[in-house]
Amino acid sequence: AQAIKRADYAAPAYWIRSVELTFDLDPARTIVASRMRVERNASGNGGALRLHGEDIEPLRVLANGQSVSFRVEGRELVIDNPPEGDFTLEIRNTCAPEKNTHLSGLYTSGGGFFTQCEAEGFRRITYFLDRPDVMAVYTVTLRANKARYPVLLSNGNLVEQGELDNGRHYAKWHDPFPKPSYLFALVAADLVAREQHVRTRSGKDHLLQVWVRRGDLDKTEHAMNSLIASVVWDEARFRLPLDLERFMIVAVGDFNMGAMENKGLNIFNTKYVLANAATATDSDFADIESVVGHEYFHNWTGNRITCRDWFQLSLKEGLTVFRDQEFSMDMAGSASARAVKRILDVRTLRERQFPEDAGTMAHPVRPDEYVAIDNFYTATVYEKGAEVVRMMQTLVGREGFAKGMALYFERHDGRAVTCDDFAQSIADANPGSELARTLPHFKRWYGRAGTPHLTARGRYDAPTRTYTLALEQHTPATPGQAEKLPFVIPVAMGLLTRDGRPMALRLEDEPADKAAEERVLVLDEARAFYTFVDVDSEPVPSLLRHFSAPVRLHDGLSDDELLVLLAHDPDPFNRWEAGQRTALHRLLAAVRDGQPLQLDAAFVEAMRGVLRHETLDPAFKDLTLTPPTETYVAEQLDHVDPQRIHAAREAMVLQLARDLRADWEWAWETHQVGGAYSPDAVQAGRRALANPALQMLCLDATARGDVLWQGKAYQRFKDASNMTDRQGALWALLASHSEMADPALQRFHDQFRDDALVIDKWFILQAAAPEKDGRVFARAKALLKHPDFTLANPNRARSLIRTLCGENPAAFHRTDAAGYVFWAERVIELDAINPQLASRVARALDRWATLAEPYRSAAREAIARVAARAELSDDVREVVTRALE
Ligand code: BAL
Ligand code: ZN
Repeated sequence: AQAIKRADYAAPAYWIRSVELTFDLDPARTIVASRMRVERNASGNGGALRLHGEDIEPLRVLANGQSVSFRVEGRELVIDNPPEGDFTLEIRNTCAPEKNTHLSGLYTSGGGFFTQCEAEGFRRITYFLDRPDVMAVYTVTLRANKARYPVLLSNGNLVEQGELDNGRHYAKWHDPFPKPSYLFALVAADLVAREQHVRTRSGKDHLLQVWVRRGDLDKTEHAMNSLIASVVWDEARFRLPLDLERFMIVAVGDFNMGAMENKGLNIFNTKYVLANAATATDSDFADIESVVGHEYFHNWTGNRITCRDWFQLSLKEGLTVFRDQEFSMDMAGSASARAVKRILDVRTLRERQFPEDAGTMAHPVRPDEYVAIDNFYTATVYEKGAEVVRMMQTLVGREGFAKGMALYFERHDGRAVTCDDFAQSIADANPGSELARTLPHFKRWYGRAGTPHLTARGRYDAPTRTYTLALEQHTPATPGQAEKLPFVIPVAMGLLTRDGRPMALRLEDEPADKAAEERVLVLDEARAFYTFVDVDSEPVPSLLRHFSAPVRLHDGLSDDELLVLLAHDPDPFNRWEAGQRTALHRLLAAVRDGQPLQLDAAFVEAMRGVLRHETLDPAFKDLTLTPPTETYVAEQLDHVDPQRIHAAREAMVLQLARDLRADWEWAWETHQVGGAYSPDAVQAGRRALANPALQMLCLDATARGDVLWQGKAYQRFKDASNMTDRQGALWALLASHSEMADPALQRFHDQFRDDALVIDKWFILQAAAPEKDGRVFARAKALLKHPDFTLANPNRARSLIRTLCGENPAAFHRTDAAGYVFWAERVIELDAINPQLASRVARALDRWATLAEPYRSAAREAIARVAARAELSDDVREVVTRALE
């Protein structure tokens, strides 16, 4: 297929203003009747009407009630001579939901009908102008067998329902808000709902529903609570109220994405709805809160104001990720719980987006071209896009950002717009701000790929009591973008004395009342100098606090300086970062030398200081004591030997287990949680430290040939009253390669065999376990034949295949290339079933070019083998072609 280019955008020749859809739902052959009101675009040239359509069969086409000639040309239905003026177009077509394994369009899952239309699924349901700038009012009638599909849902409000002949029934829905086709949804299934009414500030009553399969109702309380919290938060923080009489969430077991924000009818992967203490972990609970929030927030940022074209995807995704991150932070409560959330978000960004930005699929937040738009639902569009919005908030302040959002809605509500429109609104609402001053340059964040390197060097001059900080930026070339102009980089910073006290910061030429302990420097050139005055002693700089820009910082700080920050930085993010960097220095040294890693006393004592600290949050301690992942270590190197990295990191963990044995025992004993389970930050934080402590104790004891802690872990595994502790104990057994891991896995499977989401965990744990002598890879391969394994269910396929290929480098990158053979076989198999899923798996080799030999050549060969196939989806073809360019 041809690449679609942003520069080629043109408004459509026709608009569709309203559409009435009638579905006669049948798994084998559903009949779709659509009646559209079509208008010529006054500024267009008219001509042929070309409607999108894919894997569907036309039965009849009428224009103004008369038959009209049409032809099907590739993936379009073309009407060469539509009537003059506005007209009514009626189309009947069929589709085959039960054969739709792509899970895009209308498909069946667990005996029900579900849809997924973003980005281009609607064209797999009926012929339409399936592009986000065509917004129509939808009226939808669903007809289906009542016994099999008692619940019939679509967007908006239920206006009519009743009985039909032959055991069938119908429901008619009307959505008053014009929307693009990607927000259309229907569900017909045997479901039950948890319901709740909420009253918004205007006094209006709204019905909230969470629909699930019978038997899952006891797992919906948290999703409902999260939805209520989202409604309250968006109104409080951004003055954005719920605009619908009814807001529905429906859970489905087969789903390509996490969830989908269809207007008034969100469809969710069960993974982000179903939770109770017995089956879901603390992080599952947190993910549910964040995804429920995310989809709900899309109702304004995405649905009320949508994207003009798919290149603008980050307009809604970056902004909505930013909003869900802020929501989760506000829900977390304490300053330290907020910091923990920020650290987790930055970790995700650096482990997923930074590699993407440096790899073969690198693209700007607003891409310039694509072959398969589904390939661009990426960490760059989402997570880096959210950082771009966060930088805007940093540059205009929290109040200023809220004003900017208000202006954005005032200007663009009900429209399909661009990232430029958003940035302009935030800047215009804040004249005189650093964003307004730098806007054209700031927008390079949208247009240019690659992660900037920010180099900082400080020079203290004792006689003048000044400290001069030189900041310099440089961005490596990315595919198709050799030249990089400077970005606008907000650098939040402070200076600490050598004994850890914050200093007052005043730049030369500033009045004395300007002094503050933290400030934001805005670097908008390749290089700039900042001179601070009244500096009594040589400071330790704390730069890029809160991770104020998505850059790689090189500040050249020594270990001693990092230890000052680790002990004293008032910014918890930089405190954590200092700990990570001290660990990273040691890991990189060991990997480069190829020598066994030996931890020094200074590092061990610093880690002990964190672990035993009297006031630090336990979850923060866990994050600080967890060394950087193998993926993150690999990202710092030009020649990556995954096995060496694995060996170094394993050695570091084992030594931390050994040298801090008494401290881990203390942590384990003092962080037990009694009473009823709650996923709140306080309880979850204690478990977040107790469970790794158990793992460390198991590791250390096992290394000494002592099985005591394995026994304790098995006991905990058996008796745990919640999934966080049960999984934590099972992980401790797996990670220490205990002989008790197998019986525990068997028991886990027996206990949860009927709970698909827990069985997904069972696959994940085995595929993610630390590799030892090739056993994890061998086990994963054998699991392909397990009766519970299937490629047809995305969650299950991801649990085993993406975990192994994407998240377990030491099991995947093998000197015998068996991991790459496994990868190629799975990509090819999956592509025949579900191209979107296949192309996600294909991305596991994005960074093949930085691998050392023999991995590099073997990885390239595997990619070439996939690329040589004649039959590949556009999705996979785009990924493997770019990988080889
Ligand atoms: N719009 C696709 C799913 C999501 O980002 O919410
Ligand atoms: Zn989204």
